[in-house]
Amino acid sequence: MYWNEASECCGRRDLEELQLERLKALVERVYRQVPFYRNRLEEAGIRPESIRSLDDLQKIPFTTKADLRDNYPFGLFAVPMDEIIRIHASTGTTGKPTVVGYTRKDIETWAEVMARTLMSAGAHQGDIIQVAYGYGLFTGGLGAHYGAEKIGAAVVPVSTGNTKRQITLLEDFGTTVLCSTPSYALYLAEAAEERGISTRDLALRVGVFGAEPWTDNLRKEIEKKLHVSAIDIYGLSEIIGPGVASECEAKDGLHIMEDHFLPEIIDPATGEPRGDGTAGELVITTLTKEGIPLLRYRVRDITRLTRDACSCGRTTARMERVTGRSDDMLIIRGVNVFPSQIESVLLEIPEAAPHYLIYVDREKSLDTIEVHVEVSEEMFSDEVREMAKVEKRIRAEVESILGIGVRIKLVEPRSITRSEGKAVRVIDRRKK
Ligand code: DLL
Repeated sequence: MYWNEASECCGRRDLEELQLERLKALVERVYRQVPFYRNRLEEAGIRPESIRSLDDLQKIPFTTKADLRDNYPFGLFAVPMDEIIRIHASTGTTGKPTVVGYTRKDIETWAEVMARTLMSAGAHQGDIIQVAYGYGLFTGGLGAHYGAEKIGAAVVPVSTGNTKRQITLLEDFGTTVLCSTPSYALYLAEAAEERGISTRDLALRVGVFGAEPWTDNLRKEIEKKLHVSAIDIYGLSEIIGPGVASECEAKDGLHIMEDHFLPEIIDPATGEPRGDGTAGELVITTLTKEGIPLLRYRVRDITRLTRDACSCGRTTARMERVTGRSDDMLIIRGVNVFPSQIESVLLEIPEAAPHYLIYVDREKSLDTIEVHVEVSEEMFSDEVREMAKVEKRIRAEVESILGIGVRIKLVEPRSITRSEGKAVRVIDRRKK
């Protein structure tokens, strides 16, 4: 089922025409209204009239997170402050948060793209949608909330945390759709089990999960434990929040809301464009945003695009599930390591629980990696010899995927801290 069939299933020619028209208007708007962009475009010798085709996009310089930081808090806003009706922010690992502002139209666009997201996940009017993403400066809670209201579902705005209450609501309200991070969904499943509640008896049907990288193996695990169809949704505060792209029931890539967000893939090192099917860094231009429109924003997430037809009938470009950010990538003794590679190995090993923490250290100028892996309850009560065998097996598997030596430490069930929002998977103790 589509929320907006005309936009989601639009022919490519018509879509590109619309994108070009919107791109021209956008460049004109930021040139006139944002001094930062006027300078950037002038330095690159671009005037609004220079944009005549979608290919001309390549001439426009990139915008980065550093540009947002340098113009903190409102310097990149393209409308007077009295047209801004909402402010969100995301806290990065360094310094000041990244701040974004929404006009009334932006909030409507956001509800529209989130309505599409929820419908493509399989939600509809009549559903009871429990929003366990954080409400607040984080965009997850309110983004899902507005989309759920738009499709006419009943929203339960519980926000994150208070796991006991979450489970009570799942049971008593007969929640049919859960929106949360995948790591929290897994935690909820475990916590329900501990309380002797059979997740099979819940009315839950669909999980709308995102905000952090997760693997297909974790999807299978959550689907098994929570008895839902788990859908991956993607977005980031700078672009709009959740609602940039989402899977459909075919679960074969995330459909990008291309009439609002124009995607490109580039080589992260050189900035050169990469064609469909080749992995690289995602770059997005916000075609319709008013509050803080961004030209060629370097998202830092690694993915690849396809424009092949999808069995669901949507015609928009799809992005492959994001397995990590280019800045999450660990370089261990010269080898690139993504936490998701480790996750996919661990989830193939029955004795390992899907909870892990990666410690990175530097010992005598050599980088080392130690993965703490929780073992399942049954396994833990077994003999030491058995544990040593499992540890060895995990090490061999992880090493064969990464191509470098690692240490594995099996830890007690439930000893790794569970997260209610985005999971912390890596603790890097190297002095930078
Ligand atoms: O996480 C928005 C969001 C909320 C998306 C709820 C989906 C669901 P930020 O806090 O700005 O916004 O973080 C954005 O999170 O650049 C990715 O690195 C990561 N991310 C978001 N969704 C996914 C996903 C929200 N499905 C950053 N898979 C992004 C992998 C994701 N990474």
